[in-house]
Amino acid sequence: TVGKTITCKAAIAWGAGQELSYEDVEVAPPKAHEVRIQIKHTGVCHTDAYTLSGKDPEGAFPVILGHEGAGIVESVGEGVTNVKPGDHVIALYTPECKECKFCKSGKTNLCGKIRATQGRGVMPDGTSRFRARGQDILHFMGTSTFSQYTVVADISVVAVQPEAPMDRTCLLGCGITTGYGAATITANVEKGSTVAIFGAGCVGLSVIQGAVANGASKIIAVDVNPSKEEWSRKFGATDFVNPSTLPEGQSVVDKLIELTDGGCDYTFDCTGNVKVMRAALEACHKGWGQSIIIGVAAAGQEISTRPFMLVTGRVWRGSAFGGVKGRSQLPGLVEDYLNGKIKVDELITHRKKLAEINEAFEVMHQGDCIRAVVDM
Ligand code: NAD
Ligand code: AHE
Ligand code: ZN
Repeated sequence: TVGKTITCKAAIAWGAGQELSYEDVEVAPPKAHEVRIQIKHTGVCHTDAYTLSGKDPEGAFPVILGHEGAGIVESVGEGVTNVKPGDHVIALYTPECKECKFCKSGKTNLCGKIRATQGRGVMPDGTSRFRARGQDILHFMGTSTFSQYTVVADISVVAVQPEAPMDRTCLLGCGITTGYGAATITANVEKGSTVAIFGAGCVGLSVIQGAVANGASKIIAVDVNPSKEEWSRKFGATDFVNPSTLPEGQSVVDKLIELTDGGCDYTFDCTGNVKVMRAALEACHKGWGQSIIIGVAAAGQEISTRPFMLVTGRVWRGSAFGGVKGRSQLPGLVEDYLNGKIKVDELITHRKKLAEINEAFEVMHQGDCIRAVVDM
């Protein structure tokens, strides 16, 4: 297959709000500094549903979604030195070129090298490697893992331990790494800290794992779904607050301030709801509390608070992919998983075949799904 176009199955999103279509796609061979991957497993993340819904200002169609995938390198283009055919890899929607201003800053995991073309759904040379029904299909987040074969930039892929099971480690391609890293890298929660996590999905539960790893003393999960209490405690939460069952007149902010003697050292939004983001900021301790936004909000949504909240020392921050530099740091997280330090298997509640991927989207909107993993 090296050097040739591969015809395989993919789940194509032809338009916003439509179901994905399971059909043949032609995947062109990788050009210079590109890698063709046989995807073995992919998770379905809330962000895939968000872009499919049409609420993502960067969303464009037709497109092959998916950004939480693990697979095996099939072939590489000219000049690729970081991976070789046969390597087990995880696709990186946050690439790491190691040479741009961002990568060299030591201040962020964001990489500037290919962000513009990635956002337009094309490879760094401005073209697509996917064709179906006689037309070009766009790439998504530089990964497009809802295809049995995909092509990514070489800076958007990392080789990991071959003994790590790909039907689980695919989740380190987004949700788990995002939450765990937000707590351990972006916030770098100190030992003894008080932490509140709004939204106990895959991302929020992984923030809880990170807060536990860093030795937080009080870890409060906040969710409107009562079934998330058991989930949160299983991952290490010490307290659970359901905002919809608080007594009349008590807000979730009041409740968190009461539980923490004045406010939390760290809070995390893992919902994407801008009202929740405000509550998360206002539940921070005066003088130093930091609130980290992880959730992705729809086009047109804006956050607000009284500037006084910041004047008096609270800090509003954000985190993408948990602040993790994929090529440098993801193998370490896979190692932590293999050593039992990071829970991954426990977050998988559903499994589907690629042909059934629409069911994975359906279950995601039900309360009992943490992550659905798709077997390609
Ligand atoms: P999820 O849907 O599984 O979890 C969200 C949780 O929030 C659910 O348990 C839900 O009951 C709860 N919730 C909803 N409204 C609430 C409210 N008003 N108050 C309290 N809880 C509420 O989603 P997920 O996969 O865990 O992702 C969470 C968010 O993070 C999404 O917005 C996703 O797009 C985003 N995300 C961001 C990054 C990043 O790099 N920044 C990476 C992955 C996901
Ligand atoms: N395209 C959206 C923003 C989407 C977004 O914020 N994506 C996160 C990752 S979510 C993973 O599930 C991210 O990494 N953002 C950084 C970046 O460079 O995109 C919009 O609003 O335009
Ligand atoms: Zn994601």
